[in-house]
Amino acid sequence: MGWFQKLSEGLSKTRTTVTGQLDRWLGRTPDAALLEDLEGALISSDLGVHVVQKFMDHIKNEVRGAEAATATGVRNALRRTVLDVLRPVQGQSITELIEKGPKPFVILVVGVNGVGKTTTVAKIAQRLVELGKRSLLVAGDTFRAAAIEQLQVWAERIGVEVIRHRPGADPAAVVYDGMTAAKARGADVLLIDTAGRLHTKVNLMEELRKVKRVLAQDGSSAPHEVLLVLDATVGQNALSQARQFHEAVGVTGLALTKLDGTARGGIVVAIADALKIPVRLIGVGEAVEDLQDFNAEAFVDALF
Ligand SMILES: Nc1nc2c(ncn2[C@@H]2O[C@H](COP(=O)(O)OP(=O)(O)OP(=O)(O)O)[C@@H](O)[C@H]2O)c(=O)[nH]1
Ligand SMILES: [Mg+2]
Repeated sequence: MGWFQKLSEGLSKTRTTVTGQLDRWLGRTPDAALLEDLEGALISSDLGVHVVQKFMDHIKNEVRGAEAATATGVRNALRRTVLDVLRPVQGQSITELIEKGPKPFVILVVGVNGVGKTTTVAKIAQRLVELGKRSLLVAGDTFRAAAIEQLQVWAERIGVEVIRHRPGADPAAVVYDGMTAAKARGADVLLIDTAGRLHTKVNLMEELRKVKRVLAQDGSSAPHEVLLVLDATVGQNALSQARQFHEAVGVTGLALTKLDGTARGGIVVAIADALKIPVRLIGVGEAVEDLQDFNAEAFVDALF
């Protein structure tokens, strides 16, 4: 199955909910009940109250002119509203950033447990190999022994090196060694995996801040990207994760994973609207080619 097809299938629940409402508009004069049902469907799709409200206000004005009240007219208006929110967060791709950025380009990958941080690190590294870039991985998740092994297995498969310490070591220390090694070996990119942490745990967020400080030592501009990985199946909770990670460590890019399966793709729109952080990557599966650059038009096409 192609990448777009996987995305499209992942978003099918959202799409069906919304288009199901729009189909009821066919051949009918829109009344308050139809408008209310559409609003409910949009809210349940996690687009965010603000975006939905903006759209509903717009539609209520247009509905007075009969033409806009067709299902097609309403769908097009919805596409335009969502595209207006998503276009500004389609920033530079991760590879563009690396091309233009300093060397080594340092990417710190963060997020809560199980969202796909380690596989995202591996998938980016694989891409860099294909582009002829030298990357070095850092096993910054020293919390779980299995996490270091997991990264090592990926690295061997891809053919890149991992800087690792023993389980239980200070993540800031392994990150420091990673930075030193990247400079010494002339690596193009340093990719740092970190332990999953609850955004609500103050001490764990402080640990991340320490990692950031270590990277910035000696006047270095690193990290050049703080990539927050979010699992798109969790809905609104992804927005509060984004807010708190952003507050703690200053997120510069997002990767949204698991947009296959039972994704709640509307959350991408809500996060874009609330935080305006560039969406770099979206993932629709476990394979390397399942992680692709975010494209606002393609996303809206899949969503509606
Ligand atoms: N379906 C699907 N699965 C994914 C995607 N991205 C990652 N996964 C899977 O999600 C699971 C967790 O991925 P990891 O990369 O280990 O997640 P993590 O954030 O490093 O997890 P912790 O280190 O435990 O915090 C793995 O089974 C991945 O294969 C995706 O886009 N779609
Ligand atoms: Mg991991």
